[in-house]
Amino acid sequence: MVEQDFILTSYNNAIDSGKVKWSSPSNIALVKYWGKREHQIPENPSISFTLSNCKTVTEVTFTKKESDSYSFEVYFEGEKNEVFKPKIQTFFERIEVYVPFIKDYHFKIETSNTFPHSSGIASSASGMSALALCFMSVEEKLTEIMMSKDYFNKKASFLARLGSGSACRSIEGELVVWGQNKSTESSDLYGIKFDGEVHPNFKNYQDTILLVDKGEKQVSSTVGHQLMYGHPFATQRFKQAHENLANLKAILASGDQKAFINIIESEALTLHAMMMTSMPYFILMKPNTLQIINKIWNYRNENDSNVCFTLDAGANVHVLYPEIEKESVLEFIKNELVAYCQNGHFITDHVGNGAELIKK
Ligand code: 2P0
Repeated sequence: MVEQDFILTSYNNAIDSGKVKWSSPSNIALVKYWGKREHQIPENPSISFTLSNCKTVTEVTFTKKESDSYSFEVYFEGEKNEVFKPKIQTFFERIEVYVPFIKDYHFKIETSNTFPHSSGIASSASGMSALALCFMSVEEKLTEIMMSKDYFNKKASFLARLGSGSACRSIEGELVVWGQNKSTESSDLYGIKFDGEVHPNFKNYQDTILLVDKGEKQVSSTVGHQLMYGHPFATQRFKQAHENLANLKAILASGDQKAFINIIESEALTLHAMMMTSMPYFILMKPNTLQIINKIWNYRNENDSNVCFTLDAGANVHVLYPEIEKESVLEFIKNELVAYCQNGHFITDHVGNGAELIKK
């Protein structure tokens, strides 16, 4: 599908008001998106596990108004919120051409997260995807033609991408690919459910998120992606992401867990290496991030385990492990890793199936 396919040309705005509600999960990238072009087009393909427990629940109430400008209010966890408004304003500006009805209505956006506020967990993926899905449900109400589920999901992902790149990977599960590449069915415009075979070893994969640093992110994602412009290693990095995705596709089919670990951990460290070798440069890991990584490596060697780690653009550690090791790894986390978490906080999660409609 091309961009023009997502432009809504006719709709019935005779409807005065309505309410829609979605929950949408966060996701954790295995091959990382880091670097983008104009209009939220990624410089390289990425693939992620969709999560299950870490999600945003968003209700949108829309009421007819004069069609002149945008009008919306935001409530976060029950309280009026001004902090999110500029990002949502930008989102409205980017999506207006595809959902022109956003000028015809006032929107009351009520949103909350299932994970703790200020946990340092990326909430833009779950937040922007939940909002995009709500707008798709509004579009569905205002159009008389039945929309296919495929079109609904693709356009929701397309809109979510315009809010935040990684958000386009949160609509479906269990694995989603975003960004054109030769090894999988894919698009730069939206995320697509991974079309390859997935060995039982990688089913219901577990992700325990260790909250090492719950503070504000030192580098916003916007600044982070910009660091890849003119980065001395950018070309090689983008090429590597294509290779890692192709190799990961084969590994997901074969069930080779050691090969999986090598790619996942290398991707996490490469992401951080990009930030350490950019100008300006940043170290986003904290001493406890490294302590945890070393503990994971020791535990893996001593117990012939398949536990591994990945990182987002911050200090928190995602501990990834197969379902079969759930009890033993959780025991290890509680005994040896919790000490490195801020206030002992961590979140247990696992791979999920994507967003859920709560109210149509
Ligand atoms: C990812 N991250 O693939 C990478 C890896 C963080 C580390 O995408 O500017 O919030 O909104 O498109 O999606 C975080 O950046 O950036 C991110 P924008 P986004 O998940």
